[in-house]
Amino acid sequence: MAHFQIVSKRSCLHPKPEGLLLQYGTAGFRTNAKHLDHIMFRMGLLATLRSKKTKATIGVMVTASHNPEEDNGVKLIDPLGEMVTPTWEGFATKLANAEQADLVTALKDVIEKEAINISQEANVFTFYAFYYYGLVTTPMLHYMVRCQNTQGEYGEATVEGYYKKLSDAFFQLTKNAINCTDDQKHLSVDGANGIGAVKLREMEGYLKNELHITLFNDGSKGKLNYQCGADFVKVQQKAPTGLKMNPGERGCSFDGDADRIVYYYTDAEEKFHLLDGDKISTLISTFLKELLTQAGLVLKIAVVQTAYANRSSTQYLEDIMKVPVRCTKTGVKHLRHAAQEFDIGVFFEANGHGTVLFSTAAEEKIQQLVENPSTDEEAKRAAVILQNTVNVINQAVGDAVSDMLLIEAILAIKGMTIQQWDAIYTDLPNRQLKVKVLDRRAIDTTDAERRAVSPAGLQEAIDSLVKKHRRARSFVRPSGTEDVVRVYAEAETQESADTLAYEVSLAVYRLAGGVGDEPKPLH
Ligand code: G16
Repeated sequence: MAHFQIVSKRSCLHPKPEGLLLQYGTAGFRTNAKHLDHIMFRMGLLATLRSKKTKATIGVMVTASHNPEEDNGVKLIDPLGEMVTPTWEGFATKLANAEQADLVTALKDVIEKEAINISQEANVFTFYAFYYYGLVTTPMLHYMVRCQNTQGEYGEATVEGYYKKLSDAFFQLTKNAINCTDDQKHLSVDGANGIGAVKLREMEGYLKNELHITLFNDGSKGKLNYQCGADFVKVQQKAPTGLKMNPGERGCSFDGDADRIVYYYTDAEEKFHLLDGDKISTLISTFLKELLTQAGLVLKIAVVQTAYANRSSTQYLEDIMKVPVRCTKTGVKHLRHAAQEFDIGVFFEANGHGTVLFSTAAEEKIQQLVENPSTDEEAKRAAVILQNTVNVINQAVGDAVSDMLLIEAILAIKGMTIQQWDAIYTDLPNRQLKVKVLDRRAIDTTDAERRAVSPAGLQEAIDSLVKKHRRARSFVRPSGTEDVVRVYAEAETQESADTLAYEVSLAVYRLAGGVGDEPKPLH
């Protein structure tokens, strides 16, 4: 057929380096930008097929997310703004790795397996295609795809529509604030020298007097995600460079494409305090649970975490808040899936990537309560706050801007300082390290990545190392966005967590084919 010939011809302009094998990982393809030309071309083809299959608009996001400047990446966004399904991730990997001569066969294979009507019209939102949105944050594109496919019910599929929907909901929420002084309305934001900084600057005008933002690392100088951004702050457990804050003041960091956020402050003794995704999900779920009680609504609320969640957070949620907690593999697509089983599913990765999902039934019950004239005053107030909370949240995906507005609103409504929020529970000290190995697929895991099944002997080694430390836990997993194995350890003291992380790194290095220098002790 003519169009296959065209595909074949055009693909020669974007040749695949022979032998290069890439995998559609945790969040799409992610590697050094110079290896991605053929991937971008092929993902354009796949997005078109996905659109024909679903008869809906599909998103294509080009981003390196939290990775450094030399990297780039691409991922597909499904009709409701969620990540593409696992079956299509498999198609993406097959298409990416087909040698030039086999590309058309690989395409035909997808068409046949999915029974795609090739003459069906296709619609793709991307950076430089049919609809030109220019530069947007990843969550903004997810949002717009969802708006488009719900015929505007979710909101207006434009940048302005996004700013307006979120800021309007934020204003409605902050009307309930108690004694909010100008100082409390101030927030320092580290934009990671990424797109989030640009968009936040644009949005500032919409936030008027309700939130006073001082923006750092706005991209005017400095490199993307370099010594700044949510990933740097979370992993290094220190403030980003370039940020000036007084003791006790609130600050937050976005990552490069603004789908993650973490908060922090420095105390009077200059000690740095991090409030990560676990602290965020605790704050949000507690807030929602209280509102449900006030509204007299019986809805099933749960929190979804990953193995990286600090054990203190899980214990607090389960034992004190009595909120059910689920654990899934890393990657918001997995958390989202688990969150969908509840009326309200709060899902956050410890790295600050997450959001809240409300079932249609939950949204309807809230709406009915707001509209019912016999609802008493307290219940009505709670229901209206719940409704505005739904509106400020980007349910399509984790969104730093939307999460920030929700957190700011909650703190204002509760009249809570960041120190009070931090004091809800105390994190167990933890450490994350990376180990370079010949082939990270040597590591295979089970039980939501909490146990390693290969290479042989690794889990036994981890188990006996963990036993040497009090209140300790450790796990390893191959990264889905970098060519490394990640190591996580937590224990009663920082020294213990650091030692355990080092010892486990050494076990990985020795048993899973480490390359380069052996890991060294941290102290
Ligand atoms: C992506 C995913 C996140 C996930 C992270 C893990 O983050 O979207 O859900 O936590 O990858 O990365 P790794 O597998 O390397 O540990 P992002 O922000 O880069 O899109």
